[in-house]
Amino acid sequence: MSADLRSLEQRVLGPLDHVDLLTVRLPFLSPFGTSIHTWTCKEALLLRVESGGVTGWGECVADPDPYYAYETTSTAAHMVRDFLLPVVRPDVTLGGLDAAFRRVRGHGMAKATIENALLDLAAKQDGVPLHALLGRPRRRVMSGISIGIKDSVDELLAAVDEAAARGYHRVKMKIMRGKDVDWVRAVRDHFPRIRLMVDANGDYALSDAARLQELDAFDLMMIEQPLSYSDIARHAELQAQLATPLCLDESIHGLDDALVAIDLGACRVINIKQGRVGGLLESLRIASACAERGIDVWSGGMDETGIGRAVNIHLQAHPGFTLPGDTSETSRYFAEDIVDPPVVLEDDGFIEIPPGPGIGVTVVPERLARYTLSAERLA
Ligand code: OSB
Ligand code: MG
Repeated sequence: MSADLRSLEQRVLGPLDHVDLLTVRLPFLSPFGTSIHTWTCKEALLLRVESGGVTGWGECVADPDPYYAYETTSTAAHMVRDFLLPVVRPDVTLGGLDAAFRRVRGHGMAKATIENALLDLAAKQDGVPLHALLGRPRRRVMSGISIGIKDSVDELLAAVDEAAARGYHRVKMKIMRGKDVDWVRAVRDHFPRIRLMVDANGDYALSDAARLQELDAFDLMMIEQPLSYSDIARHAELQAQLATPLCLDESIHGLDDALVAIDLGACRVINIKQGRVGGLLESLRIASACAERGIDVWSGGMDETGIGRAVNIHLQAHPGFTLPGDTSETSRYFAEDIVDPPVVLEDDGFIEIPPGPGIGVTVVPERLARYTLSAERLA
């Protein structure tokens, strides 16, 4: 284990004066669809922790529904309230918290919510940006965009055109049965040179291998999660039949899953969503393990508000993040976000890590109030 992680694990958290759990709902500018479900808004749990006048924020990446993962905002609130927050004691270290959280099976998104808030608080207490607390110097972060399932090929082409014009470093398009080879071909014909990849969110079976082999013709960076959300082994069989690299998203819940997937040859790329793997420390472990093994890594996204989006950006200071991720501008999702400043692409498509202590973005109280559905004081 690297030295920076060890010192993080030894950090004592200290007492919390208040802990609040909020639910917010922000409308999307346009609906976002995967092969499984279409979302029209971002509904998220936020955790606010306060200590000595310093405030830390954590956003839970779970949706109110189980159409990406089994965790929901309700299950996460239950885990935070009844099992996870009770082990956050004033004298506990981050490593001790990690160990206590491991007794709770699964529920990584709930765990990450607390860990994110405590790390934001710790970084602010130290007066350093989150990436520095995580032991990594600043660097600019690559951008990428995830384009949802569209009703028509023309709509898809218009969305890709907009993304390419904006300067995103790569474009990901969602695919599903019935909206795959012809749709990818249309995009590739119109945009022969963009860095392009696809994400199936588990819509295929190994028996679809011949169909997926047709995608080898389009110079895709990778195919993300073609098979079931819970599968690793069959992805290895599929990878052996494809030239295009496979990337796992849903199937990877932590370092152990990542190592199994790599050892089996189930993927050549891993999408790290810090929430899905239980937080930033586990994300750093996976990124380091992948770097040692020559496996490319990128940061996924869950259409987060500016809180979670900032966390994903800080995490990508780790050099194991070798590829552009699903890190897009705020204006692609929301007319108004709850934080300032928004994420904006620079002229060359890169994203600046927000400077300043902690996550580097500030929650704007009137906007937070406008989008808050409920709030509960936990401590
Ligand atoms: O599979 O990566 C996914 C959004 C919601 C659920 C699953 C996924 C996504 C995205 C959007 O692709 C990523 C983003 O823009 O934040
Ligand atoms: Mg995905």
